[in-house]
Amino acid sequence: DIKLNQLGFLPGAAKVAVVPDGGARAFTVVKAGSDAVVRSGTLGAAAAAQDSGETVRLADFSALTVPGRYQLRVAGLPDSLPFEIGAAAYQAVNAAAIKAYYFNRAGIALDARQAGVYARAAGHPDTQVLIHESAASPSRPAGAVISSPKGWYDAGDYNKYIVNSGIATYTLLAAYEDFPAFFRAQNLNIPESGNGVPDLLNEARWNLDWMLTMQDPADGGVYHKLTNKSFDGMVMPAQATQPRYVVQKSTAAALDFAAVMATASRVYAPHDKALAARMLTAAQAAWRWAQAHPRAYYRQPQDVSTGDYGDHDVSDEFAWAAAELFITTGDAAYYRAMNAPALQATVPTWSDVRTLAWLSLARHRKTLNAAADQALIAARVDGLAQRLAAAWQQSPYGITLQTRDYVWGSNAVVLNQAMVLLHAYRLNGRRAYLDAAQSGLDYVLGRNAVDISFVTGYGARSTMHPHHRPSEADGIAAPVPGFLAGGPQPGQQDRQGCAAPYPSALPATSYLDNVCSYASNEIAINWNAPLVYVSAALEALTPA
Ligand code: 9MR
Repeated sequence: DIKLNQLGFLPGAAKVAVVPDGGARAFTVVKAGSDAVVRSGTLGAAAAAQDSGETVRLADFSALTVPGRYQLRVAGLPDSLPFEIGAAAYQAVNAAAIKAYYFNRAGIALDARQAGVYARAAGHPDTQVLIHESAASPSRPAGAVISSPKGWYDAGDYNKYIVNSGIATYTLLAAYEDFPAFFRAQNLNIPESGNGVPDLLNEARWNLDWMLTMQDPADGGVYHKLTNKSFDGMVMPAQATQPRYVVQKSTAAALDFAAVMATASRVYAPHDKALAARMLTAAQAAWRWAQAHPRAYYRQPQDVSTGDYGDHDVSDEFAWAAAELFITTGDAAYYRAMNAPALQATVPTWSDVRTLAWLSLARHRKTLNAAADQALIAARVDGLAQRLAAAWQQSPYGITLQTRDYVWGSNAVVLNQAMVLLHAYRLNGRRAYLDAAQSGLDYVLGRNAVDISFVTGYGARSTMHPHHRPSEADGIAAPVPGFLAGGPQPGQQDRQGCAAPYPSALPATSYLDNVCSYASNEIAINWNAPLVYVSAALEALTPA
């Protein structure tokens, strides 16, 4: 099949489809469901896509800018799925990607007025959470009870993890810092809508409120996670009633917490001064705890088997927290703590957050004080973007993903790559960066080797059976909308427990749209966040 972004394109965007190589050398674009040709063009050179074992050609129809509904046509192949060209191409998917966080809220009933058919009872109040022995302290011994309500479920499971909340919540706040006008105009129909605060910030607040409760007021340390001892069955939240624990304070948790609270402090300041002050104090206390405990790596206790988010290199977390504290306070000591000259740029993931420092510094470059090395900041962001753009130019699919990028959550890798490219585009306006970023959104919305939109509810052929407990247990055929599936990766760690076989072992086609597949088809808050960023950024930045 011809593979393309099933939602479509903004009028001024790069528009590219992937065509399996056959006899044809030309393509046309027709008005959907008709033979009315609006554009014709020549296919690019045939190239071997090793990650999927295909030979493909690219069809570039960027020159078509007239809004409408179209299909791509190549002799000998079925017409492509229909797609739109229009100025609001990504408005709805962006709103849905944020609303997915609302659907994953802990501790609140989802009312039909906001949740429609996905209304459900509250689960996991988390007002009676036990201190696990790994987290015991003089003022909070093992078995003591704390209250730690709200927050988002991490993923398809019902636990709440500080490390992953770090990058996820930050990325949403970063999207707001970069594109405030876009988000101020948005109404998500969540319980807080209409309160005068942009809904993206209303939604992020639900998780920030929880994160604040994860700090021990006695010492500033932050618990790594709030969890059951073992994963729940595939039941609705209200049916999952195992005891809940906070587990071990970790350096990574303290630093991710510090970075997010420092960021949130400046983002919420115009709306709530007292909250902003509280967040900054919390960030600084967590920073001090991390200084005093620089190697408190997370070690999963024997009686706990839920997500790990373990990380034995926290140099990147130190740098990121330092950068956010520098931006918020202007204190040059934090910039020095970043050790900027030694800090490289890499594509962000939950375990490698160094580049979030560079992206935030680049965003705030006009107001940073003289301590910051402006040339270095620009060089790091642009240097990474150049490498990504080079991979994009070489790629048979015209994407930034390379073989090594097909890891657990590969769909978020491609979107985080796009996010980096968009930051570089904001710095220097190189059009190639915008076009390469577009290919990342195209990829998750259908221009991929399995020919599927990985966003639930969006696209004519999209993920139907994510590893997401509410989607499985709610008795509704369609999954909860707006969630990004993890995506293809050859690890297939779930193969044992899946009765259904994976269709392929190749990196780009190792994807199973089955609820059993937690390794390729789970959803997660850190994966949705760059979808929010990139879809908003393309709307905001693409020239008309
Ligand atoms: O995203 C995480 C991935 O990088 C790891 O390889 C994987 C295995 O440890 O875990 C992923 O995170 C999961 C977390 O541990 C628990 N909640 C669901 C997350 C997404 O699958």
